[in-house]
Amino acid sequence: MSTHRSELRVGMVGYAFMGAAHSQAWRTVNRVYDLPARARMAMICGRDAGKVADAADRLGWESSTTDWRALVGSDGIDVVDICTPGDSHAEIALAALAAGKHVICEKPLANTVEEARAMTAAAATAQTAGVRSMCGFNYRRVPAVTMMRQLVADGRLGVIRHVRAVYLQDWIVDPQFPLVWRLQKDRAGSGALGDIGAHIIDLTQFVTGQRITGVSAVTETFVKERPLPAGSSGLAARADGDGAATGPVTVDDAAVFVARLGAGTLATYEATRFATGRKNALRVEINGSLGSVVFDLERLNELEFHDGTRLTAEQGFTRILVTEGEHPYMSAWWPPGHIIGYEHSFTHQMRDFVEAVATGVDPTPSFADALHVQLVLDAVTRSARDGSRWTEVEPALA
Ligand code: SOE
Repeated sequence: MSTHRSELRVGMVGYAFMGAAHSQAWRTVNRVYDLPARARMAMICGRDAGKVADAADRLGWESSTTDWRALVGSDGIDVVDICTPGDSHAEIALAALAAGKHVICEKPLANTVEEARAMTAAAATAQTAGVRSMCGFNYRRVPAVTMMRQLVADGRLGVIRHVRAVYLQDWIVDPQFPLVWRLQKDRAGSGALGDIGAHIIDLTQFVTGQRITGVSAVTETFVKERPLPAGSSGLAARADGDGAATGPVTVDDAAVFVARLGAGTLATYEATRFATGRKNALRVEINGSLGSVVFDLERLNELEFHDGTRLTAEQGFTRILVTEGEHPYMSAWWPPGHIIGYEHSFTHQMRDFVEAVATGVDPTPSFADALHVQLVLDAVTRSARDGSRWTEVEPALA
């Protein structure tokens, strides 16, 4: 067990978009934060030997392998970081936990509730031996989002009545955009729902401290057949041109649902990849009996806050700049007033993970938290299938 080592040797599986984001965070975290253990970028794994060696070089890893089982079983690895598509999360995480490695796994935790349950059970067993696990819902660690949670916890919003959450993208509006892995159910589990809907489910539950109990949903697949990709299967993929072979899109392009949170909060959620002109627009508004707060990822250094206890003549939304040393995570970065961006949320995630592992504490969101998100995704899918029927979220303990 590595808990008392001053070094945590990380092995990461996957090196595409999320792998690059995580690498950047692992590279940066020791330099910015003073932590009880030092993260060391020991090994990276990918399927293609040449490409993974290249990625190791470019992203700053000491060694590379094409065999994730060798990485997971290596005595030189303490932490396994899973940045692969969802269809391999469960297998890698279960093997890593069984080998006594701490695990950080990208969101959504798994492709199915069954897998998420198995991973959560394995994490609970491993936890008794001091092995830690966490799911990578990085937006929790945007300072403005963490501050939003503090405002709610401090009672500044009073009783929460409404949550309004959207996550809007447009990268597959073109029907010629190819059938990448994110559009295949067997690889990704679901579409916009699990990829970006999972973020707003986690974020709103994190901020309010409440859990979604039931949903009524609609989902749609607007473009049902797409050309097969030529080469890269990432967000910047291209098709082979006219006459390329096609295949069926097996996930949702968009999901919209209403939900109940906790005892009495009403919520609406929209996750779509067809919001033309919206590139990566995550926006959450929360209304309480004493005030409201708004977060917009496109302006992530800010929060809009309405304090309903102020004099009537002075009411309205105030823009708070979340750039000061007093704000969560910020004092380690730049002098006051200097803004940060998307990638910092991953550095904050690694900061919290390393600190938790090194001090023997369970990091959050835990696999159990991520299982709950998976259960919400499942309830949304079932509700949409059954003509938007009101569907309770299953309890985590089945
Ligand atoms: C693609 O929709 C994607 O990269 C998601 O997979 C990420 O989780 C999100 O942060 C940005 O968009």
